[in-house]
Amino acid sequence: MRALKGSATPVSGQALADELKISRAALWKHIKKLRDSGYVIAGAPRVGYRLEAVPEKLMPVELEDELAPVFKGQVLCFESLGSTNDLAKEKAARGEFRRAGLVVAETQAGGRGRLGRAWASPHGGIWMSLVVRPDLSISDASRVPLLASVVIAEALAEQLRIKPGIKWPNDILVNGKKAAGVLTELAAEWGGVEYLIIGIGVNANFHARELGEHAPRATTLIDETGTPVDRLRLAARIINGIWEELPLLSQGFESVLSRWRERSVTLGRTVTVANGAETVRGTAVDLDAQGGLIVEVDGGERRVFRAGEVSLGSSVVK
Ligand code: BT5
Repeated sequence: MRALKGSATPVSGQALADELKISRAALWKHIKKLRDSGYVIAGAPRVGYRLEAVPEKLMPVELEDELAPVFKGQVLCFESLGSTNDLAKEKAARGEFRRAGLVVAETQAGGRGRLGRAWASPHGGIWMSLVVRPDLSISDASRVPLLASVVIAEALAEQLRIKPGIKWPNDILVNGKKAAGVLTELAAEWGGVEYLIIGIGVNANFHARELGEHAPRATTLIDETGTPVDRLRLAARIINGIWEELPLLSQGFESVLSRWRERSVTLGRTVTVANGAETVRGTAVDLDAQGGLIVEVDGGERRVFRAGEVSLGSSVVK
């Protein structure tokens, strides 16, 4: 694939077979496989093969070309999966993805949100799970959703010139509606984190009406911008961004917190936080060092939430 990609003119079958150190028959099978998966490869006798179009799908070769070197050979793409987080977890638990890995699906039949909620995952979205094995304490791992949401919001701002907001802890909103979400799961031992699964869902190239009543306050990037987004470029920017910034989870997290605050749509608002059986109303005043939400309740008492669902009320002008 790479040999074809690098050349604007046709490459002879013999040259390709030589480069790949395979027979002409094996090369032909390889080309057929690529064609079956959506690559358009023109082939003429004596002239050779030329790549005319790459599939609209997210493909390992295309992604690996854009991702940090650690992802070479560690990207898996599927037409359809139950949940990318589930497969990523299974593989990580078996010891695969020794440093990092990525699982991508065009659609998910059982996409998951937080707290056992469902995540609708039609064609055209970016549904992917990043596996990393950082040297991290369990307490610092609680910072991951904030880092991921900052990186996603910045990627959208940069590539699409929109102004995403972040609702605590990790909902990415565009014009007040949810365009992306993050589901972080981890396996840990007493010593610290064994691996993290960072599941990312971005509503990219489909219309929000496809989500139906399951996601009444959702939007998609194509609905917001009017043009299809380059899913490959956006996915790569997000994955590379998170990968590069992982060290900030244990050192220098303050800089991530201030980037999060800049894009926050939660701070300074009256909020209702539902956490388990408890529901608390107050003003969201700030984040603590681990990314917990500090809420000032009536009477001035301050509570810190590590988990929970926030509903936004009005802005509080101080
Ligand atoms: C999230 O949950 O926001 C985390 C979403 C993570 C999805 C990714 S996709 C790749 C990876 N594999 C998975 O199986 N999951 C991850 P939460 O904050 O709990 O939001 C869930 C709620 O958002 C649902 O109860 C719906 O109301 C709404 N919702 C469902 N699908 C949506 C969509 N596509 N866009 C916006 N909102 C949606």
